[in-house]
Amino acid sequence: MTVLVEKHPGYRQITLNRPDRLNALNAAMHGALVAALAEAEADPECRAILVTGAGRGFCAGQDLGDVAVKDDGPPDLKEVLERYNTLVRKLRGLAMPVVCAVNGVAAGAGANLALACDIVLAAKSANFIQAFARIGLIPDCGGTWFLPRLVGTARARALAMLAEPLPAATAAEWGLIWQMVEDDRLIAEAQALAARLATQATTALALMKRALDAAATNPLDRQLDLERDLQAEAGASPDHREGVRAFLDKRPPAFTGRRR
Ligand code: LHQ
Repeated sequence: MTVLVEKHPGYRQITLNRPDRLNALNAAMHGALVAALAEAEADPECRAILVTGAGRGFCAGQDLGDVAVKDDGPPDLKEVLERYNTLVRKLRGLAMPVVCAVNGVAAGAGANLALACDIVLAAKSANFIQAFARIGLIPDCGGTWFLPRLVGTARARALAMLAEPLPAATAAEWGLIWQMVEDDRLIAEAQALAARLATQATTALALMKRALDAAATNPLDRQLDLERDLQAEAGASPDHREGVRAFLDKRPPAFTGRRR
């Protein structure tokens, strides 16, 4: 199985599972990952997802043994790239939060797969490598979009062009990720975070994802209109009513995640 799925109360843990290839993505693994995300989305009990990797790496990006480099002309990378685009669109569009626990090296599309998730934790020993330049490619899997927005253009350009490993501590310091965690605490912390998110107001979290992504390109005026419209949706959710009642009753809220 190239992808392992564990069901926990409220969330699913999806583990990339080709440890001997540092979880490099081949066509079968892409299919399994997208299917696991779709199954999680279809399960009403699932209100958060945790993505991590088996073994010493998180993901070494595209399996370079799985793409044909030909002597007589350029390889057809468009089809391969469509798979990555489907994956990134799926992660960003999921109506629930996605936590990523980067347990080791995250290289190429593996690094940008992590950045496509909502909250990224990384083990102290992990690092992020925009490895593309080393093989004559540009950052893909959303990399050229995520990097400048997360760390600014000066750092984005150097990360992309130099393709040097960025240690987890610097990634956290620069705001590329949410937090660095001691290696032996990573999975427990990531699971606690996913479990906690699974008890929150899921509709509001899903709408936040939409608002924050749109903010990257919207002028303020359009963003204000979008906030008004999405807030109306959040305000119509049972969890909004529950949150206000719980506040007034001075008790913790019992959110259900139901949209209506
Ligand atoms: C691998 C890989 C790998 C296969 C390690 N593939 N086997 C999109 C569209 C189309 C085409 C191309 O790409 C893309 C998007 C991309 O992701 S491009 C970027 C692809 N990724 C890379 O270029 C990274 C390649 N890997 C590395 O540079 C190193 O493995 C890193 C720095 C990640 C880790 O280095 P080490 O810790 O020294 O491990 P290692 O190199 O010894 O790797 C362990 C094994 O995993 C090794 O196999 P072996 O049989 O010798 O034990 C590697 O060959 C294999 N492996 N990455 N991407």
